[in-house]
Amino acid sequence: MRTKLYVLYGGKSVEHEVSLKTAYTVIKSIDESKFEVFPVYISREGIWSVPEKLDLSNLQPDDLIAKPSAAKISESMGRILMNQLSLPGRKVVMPLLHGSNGEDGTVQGLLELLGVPYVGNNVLSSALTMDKAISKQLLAEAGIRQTDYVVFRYEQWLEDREQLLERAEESLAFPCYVKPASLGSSIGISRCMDKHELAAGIAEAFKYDNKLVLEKEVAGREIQVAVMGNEKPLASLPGEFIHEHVFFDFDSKYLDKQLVMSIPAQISEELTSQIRKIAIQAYQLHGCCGLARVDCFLDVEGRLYVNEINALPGFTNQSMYPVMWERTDGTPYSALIEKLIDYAFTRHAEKESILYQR
Ligand code: G1L
Repeated sequence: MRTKLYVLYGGKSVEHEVSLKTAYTVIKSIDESKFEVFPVYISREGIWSVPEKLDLSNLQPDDLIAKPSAAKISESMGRILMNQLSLPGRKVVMPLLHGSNGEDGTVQGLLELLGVPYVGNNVLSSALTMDKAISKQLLAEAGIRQTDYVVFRYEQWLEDREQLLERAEESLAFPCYVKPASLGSSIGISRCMDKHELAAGIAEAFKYDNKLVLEKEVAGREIQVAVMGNEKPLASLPGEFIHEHVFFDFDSKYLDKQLVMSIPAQISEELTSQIRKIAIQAYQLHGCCGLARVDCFLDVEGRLYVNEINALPGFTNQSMYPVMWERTDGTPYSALIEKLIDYAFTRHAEKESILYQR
């Protein structure tokens, strides 16, 4: 019997559209002789539903938007768990969900309770990587270089604005970044050039979280590494987005700046092996499993910093993560998905064997 692959997508986050597009490219590339695909759509309201019978060879992105199966979240979820996820046979879930309901470990917790294997990070690693403040504390404790930062909560801000602004100015200088601590997406983030902008950025960021992280800007390059695996993770060749000038057309004099992926990033062999090592270290530090993209900075003096661990990297067939693997060892997108599914089964089997030994 083919393995049943449940793809969860949509969700309550601002990345709803990205999730839909990702689900579409994943589903399109699945080998139907190995997998029977079941798309499960989560609406912006959090209602779960299954699209009507799909012709996968002729699938259009909009076909993935399903009509709500019930008015209540609990009812819609319960129905799908009963009618779909309890079908007999080998099954695995791929949660392609960003934001507060899927990246923070809540969906993973549900899947743990159900005892169903799922692709990607578990409850703990999802939650740890979601919280920038916690993640920075972990990195600091492990002695991994990162940019200077300041963390504070809304209550502290209300009590002593002036003191916090001064502390930030002293320890970070400008430009600096203000970010909501929970890394759901890029929303609520500002780059600030002075104290005035900083105060405005802080007010904006507090709309999205009651804990903030301020970061000093690292002047240099941003380099990323794709990491995959469970106990013995593998690191890809590093990649980098570079600004490239491209002509609109031959007649026009205008130039446009376009972001282009450069893989492998043009850095020395020594830096390449350093960054791959740091990426694996950061991955293991957060207890990651399945996959993560580790984003680093390389400053003008050649020092590497870890910026963030992204447990849910962009994952269309043209995203950095899959393309880094393709350029590293030739793994095509569809084979990458199969590898990640294998890691899900291995992790699940290991977990079961631990429980049964008691
Ligand atoms: F299932 C994987 F492989 F673990 C996985 C899950 C989610 C890979 C990548 C993602 N990424 C996303 O869900 C997204 C944030 C790009 C879409 Cl919303």
